[in-house]
Amino acid sequence: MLVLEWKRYFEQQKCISYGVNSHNKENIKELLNFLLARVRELKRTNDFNYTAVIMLIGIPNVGKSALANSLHQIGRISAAEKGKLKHAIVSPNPGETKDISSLKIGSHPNVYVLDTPGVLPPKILNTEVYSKLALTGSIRDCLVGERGIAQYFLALLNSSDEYKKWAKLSMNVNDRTFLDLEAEGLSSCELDKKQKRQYPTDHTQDFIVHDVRRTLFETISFFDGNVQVGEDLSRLIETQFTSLREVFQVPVELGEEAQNKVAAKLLNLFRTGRLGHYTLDSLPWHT
Ligand SMILES: Nc1nc2c(ncn2[C@@H]2O[C@H](COP(=O)(O)OP(=O)(O)O)[C@@H](O)[C@H]2O)c(=O)[nH]1
Ligand SMILES: [Mg+2]
Repeated sequence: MLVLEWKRYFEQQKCISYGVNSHNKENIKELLNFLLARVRELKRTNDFNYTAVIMLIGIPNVGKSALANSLHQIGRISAAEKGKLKHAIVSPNPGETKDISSLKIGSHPNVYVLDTPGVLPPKILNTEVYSKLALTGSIRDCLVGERGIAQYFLALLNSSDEYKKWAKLSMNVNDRTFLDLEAEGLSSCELDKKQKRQYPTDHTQDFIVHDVRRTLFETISFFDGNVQVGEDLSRLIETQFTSLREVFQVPVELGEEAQNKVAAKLLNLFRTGRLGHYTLDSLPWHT
C-alpha cells in the first residue's frame, strides 16, 4: 500500500512517522503514549510540575481537529477533567476552525494540544496542486468548480488500477439476475418487490454506487484510445460524464447544469470512500 511506502519514505528521511485514524482508539492510544513519553524525555526531570504544549499544524481539512478531540478524549487526565471535556469543531468543509484552542491530553506533567486553523500558501500557481487540494476538500469547491474537480478525479481514476477491482460487476449482470430469477421461480416484478423489502429506501445509494462502479469500469475497459494522451483522456472523461448522467438519472434537459450535478454526485461518492482510495502524490523519485 502506498501509505506504507510513504511511511517508509519518512523513516528514511529520519522523520518520526505515525499513520493515525482518529476514529481508531488503538491508533490514538499509541500516538498518545508516544507524545507523553517524548514530553517527559525532553524535560528529563522527576518534577512533573510543568506544562508542555504540542501544536497541530497542517493544511485545511486534514483532520487536525478530529485528532485533537480524540487525543483529548482518550488522554490521561483526571476524572474531574473528563467530566468537562471540550470539543473542537470537526467538519468536512475547510476553514471551520477559526481560532487556536487548547485541549488537555495529559496530567503530571500537564500536556496540551493546540488545535489551529489550517494554513496554505497565500498563492498557489500550479493548477494540479489546486485540483488536488480541492479534491481532498482543503480548499472550497467553488475555487476550482465541481466539474473541474470531478474531471481531475476521473483523470486520476482512468490512469489508476483501482477500477480493475470492479470487473466482476460487469459480467452481464442482467443475465445473471434473469437466471437467478428463473431458479427462484420469480417474475421480475416479484424480484423488484423482494429487493425493495431486503433493501429499504436508504440503501438506494448502494445500487447507484454499484452502477457507477460498473459504468466507470466499462467506459475505461472499452475505450479505444490511449489514456496517456491528453486529447484521448479528455474524450474518455466526456463519455464518462454522459454515461454517469444516466446512472445518476440527471435529466438531460438541464443542459450545462446537468454536468455540474453529475460532478457533485460523483465527488460525493469519492469523498465518502465509495470509489476506492487514492494517493494523490507519488513518492519522490530518489527512493
Ligand atoms: N476517515 C477519517 N476521517 C477523518 C479523520 N480525521 C478527520 N476526518 C474527517 O475529515 C474531515 C476534516 O476533519 P477536521 O478535523 O475538521 O480537519 P481540520 O480542518 O484539519 O481540523 C471531517 O469530515 C472529519 O470527520 C480520520 O482519521 N479518518
Ligand atoms: Mg479544524
